[in-house]
Amino acid sequence: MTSIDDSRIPGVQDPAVQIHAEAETPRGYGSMKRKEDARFVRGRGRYVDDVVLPGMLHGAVLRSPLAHARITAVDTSAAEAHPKVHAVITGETLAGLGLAWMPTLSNDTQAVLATDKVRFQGQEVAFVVADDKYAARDALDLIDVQYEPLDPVIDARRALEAGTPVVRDDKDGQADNHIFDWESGDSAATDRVFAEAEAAPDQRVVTADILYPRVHPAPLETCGAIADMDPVTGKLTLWTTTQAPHAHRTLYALVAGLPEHKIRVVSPDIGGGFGNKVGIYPGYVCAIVASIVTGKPVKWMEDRSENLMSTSFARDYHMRGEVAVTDEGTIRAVRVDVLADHGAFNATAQPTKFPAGFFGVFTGSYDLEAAHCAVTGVYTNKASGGVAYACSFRITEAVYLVERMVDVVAHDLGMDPAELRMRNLLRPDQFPYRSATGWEYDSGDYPHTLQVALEKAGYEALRAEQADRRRRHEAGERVRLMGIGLSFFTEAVGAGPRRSMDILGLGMADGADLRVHPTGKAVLGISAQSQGQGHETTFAQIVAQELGISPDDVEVVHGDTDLTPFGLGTYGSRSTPVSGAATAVVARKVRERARIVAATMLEVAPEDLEWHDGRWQVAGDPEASRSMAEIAMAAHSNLELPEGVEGHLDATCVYNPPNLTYPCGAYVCVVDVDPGTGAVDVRRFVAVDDCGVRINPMIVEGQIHGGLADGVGMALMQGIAFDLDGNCLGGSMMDYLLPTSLECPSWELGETVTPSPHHPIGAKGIGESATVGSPPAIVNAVIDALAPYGVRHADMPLTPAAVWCAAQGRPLRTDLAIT
Ligand code: MCN
Ligand code: CUN
Repeated sequence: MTSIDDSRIPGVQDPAVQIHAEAETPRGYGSMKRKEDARFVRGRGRYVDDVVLPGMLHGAVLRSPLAHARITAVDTSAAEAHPKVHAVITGETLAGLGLAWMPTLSNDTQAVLATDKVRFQGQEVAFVVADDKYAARDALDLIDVQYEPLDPVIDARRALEAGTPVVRDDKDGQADNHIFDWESGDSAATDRVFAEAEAAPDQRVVTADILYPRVHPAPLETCGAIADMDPVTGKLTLWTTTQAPHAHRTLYALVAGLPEHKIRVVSPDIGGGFGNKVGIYPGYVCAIVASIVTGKPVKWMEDRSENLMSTSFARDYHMRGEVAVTDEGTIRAVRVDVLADHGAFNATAQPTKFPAGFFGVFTGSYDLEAAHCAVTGVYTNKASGGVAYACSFRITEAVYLVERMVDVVAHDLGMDPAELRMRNLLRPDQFPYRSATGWEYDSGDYPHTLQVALEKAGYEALRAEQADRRRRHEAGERVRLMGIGLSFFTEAVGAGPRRSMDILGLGMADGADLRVHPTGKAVLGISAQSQGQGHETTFAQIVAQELGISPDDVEVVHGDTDLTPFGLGTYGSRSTPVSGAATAVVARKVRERARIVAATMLEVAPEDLEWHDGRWQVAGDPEASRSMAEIAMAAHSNLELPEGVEGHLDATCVYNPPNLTYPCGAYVCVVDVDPGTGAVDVRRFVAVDDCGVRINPMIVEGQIHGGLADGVGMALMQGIAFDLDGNCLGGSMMDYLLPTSLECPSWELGETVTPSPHHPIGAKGIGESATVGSPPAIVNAVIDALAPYGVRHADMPLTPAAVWCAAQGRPLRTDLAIT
């Protein structure tokens, strides 16, 4: 039997942390403080790296220094002779177990430990297990790997050229670096509109090449796992940083052949996820194998550089956008061609469905006659991508593309970008709206949302101030240039409807189970996995709202597959749209059961009761009512219930969403750019989001703050470039810069509320909206500032060097470091 270090569990030794410090206990929705912060602000959270098991060993991964090389020999004898080393696992060891390769979310294969070749810098080559992590790291140096260097494929734009080395020569029939071709929309209809626009004297086609650079979500806690295979019971307990505990359990069962009921995946507090913790990494598999081999628990935690260099990156999309537009500014059609750099293993979810399929929302928030998009995926000698950083390979790039294109169109037409957007936005009477690529947007009032943002920003006055600055600049005064950038985005979140997507054959429905104890306190089990989003609070609020009890009386259990119902986890802002819906539905089931119990207590028919102010009340007689606590006690008593009605107040449900939810937002960014140094200052940022009904407005605003900071990072600072040898130039936080409060303005938030018509409480997801919507607003602002220099487009990250070069008419290529 193993046990965890009890003193680290919040509440065990410090009952105070369980007490919620609100003067007045709220009921239901509202900005109550986060329950989980009682432990987080005291430094009492329990992260994966905090888990300590008796007799635990430590693993470390040997990584490839080269981007592309054949492995000719691996000698582990010196490492094995190290007095503190228990085992050294290589690709050959795993091959013997049939585990050298594992499937990815796209049904591609990925090496767990390299056998034939290494395919990116930082790839996993061997795994050492030792008494402590220092000995494990020391022993890595004792492993002798012989490499025969090969030419690496680094420039995605050349990956398909004849004569380019083949990255995936391990795959049968793979003679080049092509992975997939995916398309969406009606190509013939789109070409027709473009041909018309080209021929008509009062129409035109606007084109731009736009890169969304490779970025990394860089969560606070890196990825890791503690595998504990109990040799007596044969049960594997895996403590791990996962956003999707149930999905991981099923995948371990399917891939490693372990019986699923003998696997328990526990994901305690994980220090952020941002999609980085959706995939299964080689280190997890190695820890499991190591625990089986040594018969002891084995912990593996990667360090910061390992996380940045080898785990799911996001983006790396080379996009060509074309817009057919009238000279008056009516956008008729959009055509997009994308080259997607997926690295050495295609690890995004299935490109045909989810999420590359989500690039299909590239039509944005506009009413188009036609649209078509083609995406080609290629292999390169870089780390593989994933479902990361506000979902790469889907909406984030699509929104950036269309919102950048709209500004390019405005530039070419000499039109105000706000006016151009207003002219083309979907009208409220068009909802539910079927887009040119077949997506059904559920609800929204886009012109209103944009109007609210423009008013909040004081758009007219800003333009007047800008004109004044430009005059002074032209008169030779040394002033910073002012830029105003807009974006209007439509998100598509809440994966998702069973017909449209699945991952490795699993549907996308989420379960919820709710137990109300005799005293009226409740425990909710969900499959969503909080990484910092405040689920313990908001999900308790949903139950509280439905049952008329306090959120403090609802305990939310997640992150343990032995204790919670099956579901696909948290990513793609799906927790509120799917698990949140399941929670509302299961609570309503309990409420209906409570109605029968209350009717029996009050000796009336259930139809005579009304749900009023959190109580079941006899219609027209406010004196005759029962609270959930009274009903719960009765439900567990000897009260004689009608024939066929079960006692107690427990229920389960599985929610299979009928559609995604489509939040939207209008953002306005104001920047000051120093044309002499290229330095950009984000002066103001106005964000008006519509995520339907807000359960906890404070948490929603926190989510938006985080996403806006992400946007500042991506637009101005981040971006992982490679040199032509394949050296990753973003492998530490000295090179890969995260935004701090110094780079961020004081955010100015606003809201509009258009409930989702198909969601039980009208809520839409919000977790990624700002990450998706802010980069185009910031880039549009910087490019707008550079208008006096004739700049039409420049790629992120808009570092001082990139801005300065753009102003000189020599835009930088930001994905490659060419020396
Ligand atoms: N919420 C609400 N009312 C709404 C919508 C949401 O009160 N109308 C609340 C929710 O109940 C939840 C939070 O806001 O507490 C976020 O909800 P939701 O939009 O459903 O998103 P998820 O919970 O599914 O979170 C996933 C999303 C993703 S995909 C990434 S990436 C990201 C993000 O959340 N990663 C994060 N925000 C993050 N925030 C933190 N702190 N850490 C991460 O790793
Ligand atoms: Cu896609 S990043 Mo979030 O979905 O976990």
